[in-house]
Amino acid sequence: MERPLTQFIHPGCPPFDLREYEMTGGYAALRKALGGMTPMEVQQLVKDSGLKGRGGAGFSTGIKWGVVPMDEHAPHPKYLIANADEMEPGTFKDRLLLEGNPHQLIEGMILAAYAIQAEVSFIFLRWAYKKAAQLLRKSIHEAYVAGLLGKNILGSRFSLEMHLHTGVGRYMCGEETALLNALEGKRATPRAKPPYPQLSGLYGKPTIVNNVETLCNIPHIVNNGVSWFRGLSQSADSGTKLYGVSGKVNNPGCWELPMGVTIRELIEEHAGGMKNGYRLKGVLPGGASTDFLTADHLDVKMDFTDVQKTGSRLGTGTMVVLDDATCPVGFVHNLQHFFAQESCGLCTPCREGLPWVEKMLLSLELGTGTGQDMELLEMHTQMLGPGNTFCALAPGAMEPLQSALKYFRDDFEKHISMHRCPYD
Ligand code: L3W
Repeated sequence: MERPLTQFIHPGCPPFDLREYEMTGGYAALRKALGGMTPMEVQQLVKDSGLKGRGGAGFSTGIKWGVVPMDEHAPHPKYLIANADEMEPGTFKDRLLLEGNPHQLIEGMILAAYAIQAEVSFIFLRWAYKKAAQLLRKSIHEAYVAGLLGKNILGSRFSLEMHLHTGVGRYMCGEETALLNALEGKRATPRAKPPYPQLSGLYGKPTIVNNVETLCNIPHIVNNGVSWFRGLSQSADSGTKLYGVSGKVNNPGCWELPMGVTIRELIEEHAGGMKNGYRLKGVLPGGASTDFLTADHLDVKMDFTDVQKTGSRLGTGTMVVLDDATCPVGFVHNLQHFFAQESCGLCTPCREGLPWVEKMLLSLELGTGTGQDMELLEMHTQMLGPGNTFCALAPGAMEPLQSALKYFRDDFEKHISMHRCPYD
């Protein structure tokens, strides 16, 4: 790759201010779009680029934008929202973009808003991201002063307001419709879909919610075009991806790499391999709400297509490595504790089921579990699975559990036969 797609800065490096961002080509894409592209041309470009959402679901960004009504009778105002409520366990890629180069997100948002003709935009930011909040406030102010936000941006007929909204620290707000409710000052429970937010979103108006990393791709697609973006990838899915690795590896971190690098390359080359004395037992490829893969899957490509074939998902692309000295039952119990705590309580299977799952796993971990608990756990992976709950939270929580029961069953059974955790 000649140059990284996103201007990704490592933690510890000072963030770009407006002047520095412009010196590296920042806001050139906005000048190009406002100077000579119609909103529909920007939409078509993004659709042709093959960009898929980087927040976990991987839905086509262009198709999503294409649902927004564009005729003169379309309801107004339309809204554009950056989902910066990054709370998926193991996931920290958006924080690095926000802290490293806030103007890149702002430019991506202005371009996205132009493409759908939104008049108002929000950044919905995770409560704990204090440094990002401070930087975004400063950067939004800089953009207003420079005529990049507000009325008649860069002398064009396009105007956009931008607001920063900090959440209160609920995982649920990462789900786009719960986010909309939270933004409206309501309880953060998900809404039924359809209607999708593209037609009826914030205050019932057409709304696009895109992940931070997704939006950060837009200026580069507008600047460099479709074939450049597609050519960055080494797989069927376009572009690059911010990949992360955490766990007992020598060099945990986050890297921008061509879409489709293998799990092996990520762990062995970029993360420096497993730490001395530890062996890889499993991998959650994209945050906690994805199915475990094992050492047999090291050559799987980390893209939307290849990971899906294994029964897991790319998710956020930030993987968590489980080593052979860590108890998988304790590991999964810890995750279920998180998901049970973060359930919004709207639907019964999730509200009641997740605490039960958490209790059964604790009981197994303490050595008081029985064979019946195993059957009940299996049953819960079905009862809380896709189609039985209101949103993706509980089905997502079941992914690491069902795959742990499949790949690490011996470990579960040893807890029962030994009446204690075999890893203690
Ligand atoms: C129009 C259709 N639009 C789908 C749009 C929809 C949304 C996007 C994705 O969950 C996943 C979840 C987590 N017409 C459409 C349509 N759309 N069908 O596409 O929608 P969907 O429903 O597939 O997923 P979702 O509910 O948005 C996202 C997983 O990501 N995840 C979680 C990450 C969490 C964070 C965080 O901490 N903030 O990123 C990780 O894997 O489990 O499966 O915009 O409107 N027919």
